[in-house]
Amino acid sequence: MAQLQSRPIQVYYWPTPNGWKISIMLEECGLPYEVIPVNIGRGDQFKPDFLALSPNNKIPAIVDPEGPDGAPLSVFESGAILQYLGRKTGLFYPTDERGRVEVDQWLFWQMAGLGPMAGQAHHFRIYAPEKIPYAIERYTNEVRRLYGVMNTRLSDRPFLAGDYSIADIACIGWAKLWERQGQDIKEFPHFAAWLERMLARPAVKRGLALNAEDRAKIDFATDKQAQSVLFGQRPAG
Ligand SMILES: N[C@@H](CCC(=O)N[C@@H](CS)C(=O)NCC(=O)O)C(=O)O
Repeated sequence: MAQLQSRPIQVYYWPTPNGWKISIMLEECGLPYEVIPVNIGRGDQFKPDFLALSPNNKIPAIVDPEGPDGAPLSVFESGAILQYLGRKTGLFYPTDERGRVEVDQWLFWQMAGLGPMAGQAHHFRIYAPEKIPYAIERYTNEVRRLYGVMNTRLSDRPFLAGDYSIADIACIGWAKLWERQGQDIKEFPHFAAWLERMLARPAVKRGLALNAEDRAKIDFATDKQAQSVLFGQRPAG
């Protein structure tokens, strides 16, 4: 990949399931990159320089100094970043239309389904100051349904869509947190086998380990400032 990219891709990152999608993809592709930590528990996501790249005040975002025609390009939204890196490298994203549509379906399934539902399950099960049984049940059940869909899909194939792809990469970081989502992995044997295979990949290990010490620094379940920033959606004050 060195000849494809000489200057590092800048990754605006915090070690979370959406951030891991990009660290895993960059590691899998062997692309050079440099990390710009965006501490979402301390309000870095509301700083004007970051908002100029990521107007939705969320990580991840990237700046590729060697974008199309050699000019810099910035991208926000993890799914769009995965597709961009897949197109740029020709890796983990098929070039034929049928293969690409197959991957896109499962990528969008993750982006619009598994990610948001698992995120709400984390929120209401772990972070919400008030335990609301209806919300806990609603999102726990929805994640259970989604892992059921994934389990069925993986019952007769090793990956979600054709070969190992950005669709699998998008799901790994969320799937590995199944316990926090109130799930029993024994209910989903094909999903469990897939997860084990994914977590055994050296690039996945490296991607998940990127800046892991930052994750340990802030516990969103107990850190009042982080809760005010993240759940109040306001800069640190
Ligand atoms: N749809 C977005 C979601 C990104 C997202 O939710 N990022 C979280 C961390 S996992 C974040 O930056 N939160 C900061 C905030 O909400 O202020 C994507 O996939 O890129």
